[in-house]
This record gives sequence, C-alpha cells and structure tokens, in this order.
Amino acid sequence: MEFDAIVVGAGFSGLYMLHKLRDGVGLSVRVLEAGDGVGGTWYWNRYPGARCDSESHYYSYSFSKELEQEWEWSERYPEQPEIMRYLNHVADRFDLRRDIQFKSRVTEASYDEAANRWNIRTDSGERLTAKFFIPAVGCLSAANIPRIAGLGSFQGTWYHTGEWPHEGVDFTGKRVGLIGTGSTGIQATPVIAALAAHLTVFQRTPNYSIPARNAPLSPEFQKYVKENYAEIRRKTRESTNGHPFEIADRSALAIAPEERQALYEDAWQHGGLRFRATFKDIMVNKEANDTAADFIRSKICQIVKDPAVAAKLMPLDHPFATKRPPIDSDYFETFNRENVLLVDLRESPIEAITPAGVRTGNAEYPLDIIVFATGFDAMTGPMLRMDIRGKNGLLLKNAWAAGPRTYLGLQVAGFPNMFTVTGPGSPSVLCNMPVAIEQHVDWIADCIGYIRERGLHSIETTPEAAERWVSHVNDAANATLLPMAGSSWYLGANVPGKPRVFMPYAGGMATYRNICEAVAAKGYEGFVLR
Ligand code: NA7
Repeated sequence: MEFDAIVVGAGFSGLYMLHKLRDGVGLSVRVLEAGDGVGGTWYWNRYPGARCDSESHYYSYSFSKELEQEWEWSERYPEQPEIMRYLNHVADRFDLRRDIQFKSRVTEASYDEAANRWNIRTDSGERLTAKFFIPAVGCLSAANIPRIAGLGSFQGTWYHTGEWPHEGVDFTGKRVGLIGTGSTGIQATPVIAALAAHLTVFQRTPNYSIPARNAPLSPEFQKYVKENYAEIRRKTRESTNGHPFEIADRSALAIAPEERQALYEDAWQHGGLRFRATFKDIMVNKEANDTAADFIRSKICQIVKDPAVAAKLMPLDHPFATKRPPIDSDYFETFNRENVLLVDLRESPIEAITPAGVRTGNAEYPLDIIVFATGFDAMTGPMLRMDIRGKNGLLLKNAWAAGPRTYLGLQVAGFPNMFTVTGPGSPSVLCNMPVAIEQHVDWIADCIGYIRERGLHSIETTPEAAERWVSHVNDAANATLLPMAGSSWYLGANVPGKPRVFMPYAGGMATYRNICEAVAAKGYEGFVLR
C-alpha cells in the first residue's frame, strides 16, 4: 500500500499530525498504531492514580477554537480516563479513525534511496510505503522493566505501570510491592495503599514532591478559561515550559528568609508544577535551589510522623527538579498508614525476586502482586525498538550508538524525509507535551507543504547542522542544574548500558520555537533540499 506519509502512533502527536497532513496539506496518510485504540502514552498508562501533572485546560490542543469551546474538563488535573475520552472525542470530531490502522506495530522502516520511499513493515508482516516517515511514538512509551534475577519464578502476578491491563487489577486483600518512586510510583502509592491489604514501597532514590491540590473545576473557572483561551494559549506558547504562568522575576537569594519562606508556603498551598517558578534561579543556581530543597524536606519532616521513615524519604542526592519533579495527592501522608511499609533500597538493594516476593540483602518481603513503577527507556527507546534504516542501510541504532544526534530534535542526518515528533534534542519532556507537540507538528506540516509546493524530492539535515545542534543542546543543559541529577532518565541513566547524554533541549520552549521559525524562514537552513 502506498501513501504520501506514514505516521507511527495515535497519541496526541500522531492524531494531530494526521489531521494536519491530511486535512491541511492534502496528503494521503496512514497512521500505524500498536494499540487497539487512540491515546498513545495514555492508552497504556492505566495504573491506579494515573493523572496528568499539567493542568487540564492547557494539557489540550489549541489548534481548534471550536474544540476548545465544546470540551469541558472536570478537574484541575485530568485523570487518565478523562484524557482518553478527550482524545477519542478528537479522533471522532476530526474523522481521524478512518486513516488509523490499529493493532499494527511497526517493526521495520527503511529508506530506499533510488525510489525515495520509506518501506515500512508491521508485526503482522504487512508492507507499506510512503515518501515521508513520521515516528510520533512518544517519549515515554518503552517500558523499563529491570532485569532482576528470579522474576520468572514469582508465584504472584506482576505488572509494569506503563503496560497496565485494560481490565484493571484487583488489589483487595492483597500484599502489594511497588518498586519505583518517580512520578508514577508517587501517584500510584496512595491509591494502591487505600485498596490493598498491605503495600510495601521499594525506594531507590527519594524524590521531592509537591502537593498537586487536585479538585473539581468550578463553573466560574471553566467560564473564565473559555473566555480567555486566546490569552492562555499565548502565554503558554511564550513560556519556558509550556505552562501559562511566568517564572517569577526574582532571586531566591535576594530576599529575607522569612519572605522567601512565605513565598514557598504560598506556592506549596497553591500546589502543582508552578512551585518551580517561585524564583527565577531555582534551576540555575545551586544555592537558590537549596532553599527550595530545604523547604520541601522540612515539609516531609512535618508530614511524616515516624522520624526514621521521614529520614528515608529525604531527597539528598540531587537538586530539586533536576529529575522530573513529581506532584502528588497525599504521597508523604500515605507513609503514616498502618498498612504501608517503606523499604530503603540504598540500605539494602533488591537481590532477587523469589517465588514468594522480593528479597533484599536484609529481608524477604512476601507479596501477591509486584508493581514495577520503574519508568521508561525514555525518548530514544521507542525509536530504537523499531528497526530503522536510512541511506545505505545505516541503522539508527548505530547512528545513535553514542547517544541521540538530531538537528532540532526533528531530523537525523542520513534519514531523509523522516521527521521525529518531540524527538531527542527538542524541548519535549521539559515542556507541557501538547505545546511541544503542536509546535513540532505545525513545523513539520509546513515543511512538507513547502516541499510539495516546490515539487521537491527530499529534505535531509546535514551532519554539520546536527553536530552544531547537539553541541548547543549540551550547552543549554549545562547552563542549568539539570545535569546534576546523575541518575535521571533525562540523561538515559536509568537504563543500564544506555549512553549518558542529556536528551531534551533545556533552552526553553519559547527560544526553541524562535529558532525553528528562523530556520524555516531562511529556506530550511541546515537542511539539504533536493
Ligand atoms: P521514573 O521517573 O523513571 O521513575 C522510575 C522509578 O523507578 C525511580 O524511582 C527509579 O529509581 C526506580 N527504579 C528504576 N529501576 C529500578 C530498579 N532496578 N530497582 C529499584 N528501583 C528502580 O519513571 P515514572 O514512570 O515514575 O515517570 C516517568 C515520567 O512519566 C515522569 O517523569 C513524567 O514525565 C511522566 P532511581 O531514581 O533511578 O534510583
């Protein structure tokens, strides 16, 4: 089957890419999606407590004013089922399903230079070809299941949060072990604790977390949002992280401690990712960051009643927000429950999974269910699990052997007419995702429109432009405290053997948008158009 473009994935990015290319540029498009429904990351992440950390009114598409006005969000942060309802509504409203092929996982994609076509193969052996190949596979969609000895011998059941069974899991009366205390583990812990007979949380790295303060949205707020969407979107687009609020223009170090404390207290009470925006230097000055970290640690001490447990929950090894900052609903409070036990894996790591449960150097913990909230092979994982070959059979895996190398996070040298939506080297996970996605999709669609109008054959980044961009991505990260979290998935450090390269672009969404616009305005500088 032949198409103008093949898009991989029917999440936020694949759906919008299809709409833009089909209904905007006028291409024949086929979306290939592994799941049997739309939703992407949200299709797979159905674990208890799964909720977005961006607020609903801006964790949404901005491309359709009608969609904005007709859709009603119910809570401050959308829960997974509500996001799924939204994306299904989008798929129906824009008549997208007819061009999406479900239960079709792409296994291979190779570029045929003579024909200037991408040849795609799916897990059912089907073959398709297209001029443009657009993996819109998400940044967090390849589950990281740690290789722990003995997992196969476990007599109970185990799950990874990112591959959660659609029928759900019944925790009633069960002894549950949860491994991992990133955003996911922090969301799931209170919910599982309330459902299970007993919950053991296995923590390797303590984490900073800010209360989400989730609540139903009032009719007044809903009305305010609808009336002010244009302004909300403008702020969002012009911001560093794709949120419609500004980072305060004041230093944490330039004010009296009492005043600083009051501002942190305010931000803590307000809740959410905005806490990080309390001062302009939290992400760039270690001393300023320490004031935020100290504040959060003092809160953990106040909330958690047992001082020994509170001590184990103290994040000490990385500055605040240098790993993705989680937000929570009663996470630290959950450790005051009688049926919850915290196991510090730094004291004694997991040695094995046994038929009965988890064994550390100190003890064996009998369990009926193990939940792996152990994250993802982020950003490059979803790309590399497809066998992608560019010119002369160049394997993407080899091109990225020392870490991902892209130009603008949009293209890889040697892979003409392939565009990555929110690829490594773009703001992606450092930004509210729909904002990053819309910017990329719009740019890609404009670029393909440009190629079509001029009857061009192909577009490919030059290796020099990619090298310069990789170096700029490094400089941007090094201008912040982000690289100080040695074990963060931003660096690929959570996956054994993965090269350590800071993957997302830390220069800010607004700056990045300007760079991309300038590149296009200069006739796609850094790309060769044939
Ligand atoms: P994360 O943020 O990667 O967190 C994974 C957690 O699992 C983290 O606490 C890890 O500890 C822990 N982990 C990973 N492997 C192991 C092993 N082998 N043993 C014990 N503990 C382990 O993934 P999430 O799913 O929470 O969040 C991903 C993103 O989704 C999030 O950032 C948001 O953008 C949404 P570590 O810190 O590596 O010591």
